[in-house]
Amino acid sequence: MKINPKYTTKEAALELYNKQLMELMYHAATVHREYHDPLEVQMSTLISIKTGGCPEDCGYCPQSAKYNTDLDVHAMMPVDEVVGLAKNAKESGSSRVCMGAAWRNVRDNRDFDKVVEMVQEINGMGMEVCATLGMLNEAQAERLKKAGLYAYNHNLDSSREFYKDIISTREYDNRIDTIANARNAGISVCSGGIIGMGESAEDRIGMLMTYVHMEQPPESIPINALVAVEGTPLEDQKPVETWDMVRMIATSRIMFPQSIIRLSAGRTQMSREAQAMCFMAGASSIFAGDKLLTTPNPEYNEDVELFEILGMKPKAPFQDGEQPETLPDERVDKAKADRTAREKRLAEAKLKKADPNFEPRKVTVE
Ligand code: SAM
Ligand code: DTB
Ligand code: SF4
Repeated sequence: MKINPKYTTKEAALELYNKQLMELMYHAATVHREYHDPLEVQMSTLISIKTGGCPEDCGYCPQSAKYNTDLDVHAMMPVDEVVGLAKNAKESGSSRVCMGAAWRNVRDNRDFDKVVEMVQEINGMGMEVCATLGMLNEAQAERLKKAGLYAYNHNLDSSREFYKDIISTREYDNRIDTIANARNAGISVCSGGIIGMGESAEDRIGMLMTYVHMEQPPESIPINALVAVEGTPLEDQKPVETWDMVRMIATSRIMFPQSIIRLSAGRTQMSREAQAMCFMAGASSIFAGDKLLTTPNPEYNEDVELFEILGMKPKAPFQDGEQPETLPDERVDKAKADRTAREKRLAEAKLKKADPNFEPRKVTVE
């Protein structure tokens, strides 16, 4: 994954960001065509496998337990339910599923075993599997890789300087370490940010510069427009201007010519024309389905119509990298064997109850 050698200083990148908009878009559209089929869009479906109650204080996030948002909090979803949603996503044209959990960090417990099983199952369906579970250590990253995880999403969100104004419960360097753990385990990296939180153009470029200075930039860079949710500290932020979204996408496209640039949260506030400008400026992916993690996203039919108008089509999976192998996982295998044994015992008990000669065991209470 290469970076554009012309924009490796903050000054050069900022000058690019501030270029006349029409020139910037034309430049980005040209770079886009050199490295990508401009008619193909990678469609990724988000599944919130564990929602709300997060101990972190990210100022933009409706899932933080610190804020009073009107949210349907739910514990870890069962594996079969998530697999069912992934099947629907595949039938609707998505090539990638991204499973999100409102965790500060991954813990080595039964919920993580379930995530590993979900990864195995969805990779087995021939889809790219991505997860966004918070901080991750090396061993956890390796376990996910063995299960068949294709990508890990962990956003820097903004510049190092602005980060402190929106999150106090963890450090910018914690984020960088997690990204390195995913990368070192051989997992492709998805990392980007949010605009519209009150940050400056320098902050937007500051975030991109952090990616420039990584040994390898992210394979996928999501650009989210803030969804200002009532009850969060950023509830009163004004909606992001289309022009800012186009600038940020175009600049990312030119600086990271080979990466996937994803037009992410905020599409419900954008017209079809505004979204078309983002595709023109080099966006090559969207989140599909009528829900992001907890907030709305355009309906399936609206996206189908937009793709028809623009002559665009969904991209097939594994065009940019090989499908990972799924290897057995001891803890998942044990959990599955326990489940089968429990189901067998329950079925036997049910049969016994149906037997007319069955006499329930007498229990004496002393
Ligand atoms: N807890 C994990 C984490 O923070 O990495 C994973 C889930 S978290 C919701 C994933 C990303 O969603 C955040 O890094 C942020 O970029 C994005 N996000 C959250 N709330 C948002 C909002 N209101 N508007 C736009 N993006 C948002
Ligand atoms: C990303 O950059 N954006 C997605 C995904 N990665 C996990 C999440 C957007 C969340 C928007 C707010 C919500 O729906 O809760
Ligand atoms: Fe928690 Fe992630 Fe939301 Fe931050 S962005 S509060 S870590 S779910």
